Amino acid sequence: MPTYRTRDIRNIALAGHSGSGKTTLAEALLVKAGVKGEAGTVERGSTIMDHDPLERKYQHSLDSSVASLNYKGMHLNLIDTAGIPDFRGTTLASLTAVETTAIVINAHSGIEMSTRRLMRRAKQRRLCRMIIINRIDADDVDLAQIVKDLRTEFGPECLPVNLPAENLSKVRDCFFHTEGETDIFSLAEAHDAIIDQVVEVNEDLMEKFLEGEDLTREDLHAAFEQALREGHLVPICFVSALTGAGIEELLDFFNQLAPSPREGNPPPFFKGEGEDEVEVTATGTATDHVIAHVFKITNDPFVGKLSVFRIYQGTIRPDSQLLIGDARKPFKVGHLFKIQGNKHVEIKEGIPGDICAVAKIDDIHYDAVLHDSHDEDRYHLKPLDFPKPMYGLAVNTKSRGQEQKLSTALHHLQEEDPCFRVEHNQELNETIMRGLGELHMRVTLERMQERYKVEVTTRPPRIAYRETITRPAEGHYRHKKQTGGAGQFGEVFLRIQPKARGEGFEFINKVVGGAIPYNLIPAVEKGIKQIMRDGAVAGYAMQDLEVTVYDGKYHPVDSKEIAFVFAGRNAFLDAIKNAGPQILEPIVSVDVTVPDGDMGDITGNLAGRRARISGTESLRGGLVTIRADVPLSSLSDYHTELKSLTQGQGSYAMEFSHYDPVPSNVQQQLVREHSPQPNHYRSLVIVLWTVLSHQLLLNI
Ligand SMILES: Nc1nc2c(ncn2[C@@H]2O[C@H](COP(=O)(O)OP(=O)(O)OP(=O)(O)O)[C@@H](O)[C@H]2O)c(=O)[nH]1
Ligand SMILES: [Mg+2]
Repeated sequence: MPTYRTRDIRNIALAGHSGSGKTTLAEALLVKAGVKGEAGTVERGSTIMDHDPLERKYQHSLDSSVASLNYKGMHLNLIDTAGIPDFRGTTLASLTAVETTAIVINAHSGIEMSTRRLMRRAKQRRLCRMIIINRIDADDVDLAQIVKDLRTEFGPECLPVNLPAENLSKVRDCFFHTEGETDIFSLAEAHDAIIDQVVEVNEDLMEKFLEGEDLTREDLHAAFEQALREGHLVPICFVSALTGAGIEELLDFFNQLAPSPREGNPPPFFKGEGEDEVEVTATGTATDHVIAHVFKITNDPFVGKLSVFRIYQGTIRPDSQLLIGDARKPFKVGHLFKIQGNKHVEIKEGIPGDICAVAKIDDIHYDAVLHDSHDEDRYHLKPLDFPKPMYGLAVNTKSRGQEQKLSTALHHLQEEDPCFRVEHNQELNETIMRGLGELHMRVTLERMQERYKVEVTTRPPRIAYRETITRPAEGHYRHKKQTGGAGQFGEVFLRIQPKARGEGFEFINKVVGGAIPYNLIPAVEKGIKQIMRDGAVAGYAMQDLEVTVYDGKYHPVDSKEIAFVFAGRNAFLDAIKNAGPQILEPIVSVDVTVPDGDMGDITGNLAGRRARISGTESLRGGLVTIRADVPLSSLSDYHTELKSLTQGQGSYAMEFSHYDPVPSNVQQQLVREHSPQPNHYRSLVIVLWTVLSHQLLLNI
């Protein structure tokens, strides 16, 4: 039995811009609670959270890490997340496991790009949010200005719960206390401001407050939790992870005021899919069926695959039999763990609200819901909107015979990171790994070498162009073939029409009077979908159009499925010819951060890459971020060029934005590249025809 109950648990994710001090802060909290004697440092690679060899090498967190501590009756599960944008897949995944996201800000730099992104993400997910201003010990910080900036940017609900005092060596609570000396602001005024904000969520309390009655600690606590849940309050705490100022007070804040699993917003669970989907609420009760959500997978060299999950209801024990999603057969938990960085501590029971792990269960995947009754077979958590990995590299093993090793490594790495994808291009026999940026790929390649001992060669992959149409058109095809015995007959009339960008494909059947029998309509659709997949003009998948089949003819004896597949395909191709086919290219949004002296060179260079600059933003520390929409095809060598233009100081992150038409010269070139050479073409047609007639004959 754990020594704590659900109401004693606090689940907090530390998120924020890279270098804001999350890992150092987690270390300080763990040390303060006595988990270890002396604080390690990121530089020496001796922290609990940055335990991976590559994290030690890079001196940055590259994945989320979990550790827990006990403090004055509270059990705190901390998740330290990676601040570098390339690794934000695992950061976002961790946010599903907690009630509270603590956004850490470097007092020296103030609000940074990731601060904004994370504030927005946590709000969208209806998480309780708080802000921790770290590094208050650093020289040249203007803490009052940061609070003002936070309130301007994120709203007046951002209010300090404590204030730095005694020359930044301490912090003083201003929520429960009304007076005391501080380094910035007046404690009494800060107290009034936060109490005013909190009582607004409850009319009775507001009345009591206005009438000058004393508010009890319980009154204030309940209203505080409600204000957090409703996003009506974003408390601000001050700390220095390095000197220890504010660390104890932060633990007290978590203990007294951060929501327990019972007090946070209920997690967004749904049952069923599509139109049958209904929202369901996990009960948080220990005696109910188990519901747990897997938010993290790691492939540990010692314990094998480790699946980390958050329990929402029910109790998990080593002898529990758990089901994964809608699987029929359960697995036995065997060993149940609590995680402490890279250490795993075996436990006997996981209670609602807690974060635990199981090892060596191959079928568990990220986002799986674990449960112990078939009643919950179709439960799932509201999916996260992850950035689409666009940065690609085609990989091949350096030496023969390593293919299996490469495939295992890629499979494992894909399991661990929701923003890392592996694709196989059958046509080119190319394996492509995709991620969010150059650093993402570099670290992944190093991990492959370090953990799986696979060495690979890489090169840029093909760009994922798409095809579409620009105007409506009609198409017709009559497939008729007589070869001795029974023939082949199918005739299709259709019209096609462009759809708005991103709307995909729609197939509409408007055939009346059985002109094409109902059971053969799927064959027509199949033929059309073959072209949607393989492309009509340049070999790329088609998108954003609708096809309406409205007439046709069939023959009671000769109309087989294959005849209508063929007729559907060719009627579609016939229509595309007249519909202004167009090739689309992926456009990515890039944030390029460079020293402000380099801004002119960088925008000039981006313009040469067909970029559209959408904004610039000055950051503290003499940096500027340029935001632009750029065709992905023009960024293949960008990393190298950016480094050389900025003496190694520039960095960028990108995210898929949308598809746009390619310039006409590029379209012509892509079509040319796709068309086989004339004599190849002739032989290809002959081969295709022979194969096809063979197939048709066999089908008769
Ligand atoms: N002066 C001072 N330095 C700090 C403080 N907290 C962290 N640092 C330093 O800031 C640097 C970055 O700290 P980390 O803890 O690695 O930052 P992080 O937010 O985990 O960064 P990522 O893992 O890249 O997201 C390290 O050199 C720390 O020693 C602090 O309170 N004061
Ligand atoms: Mg870190």
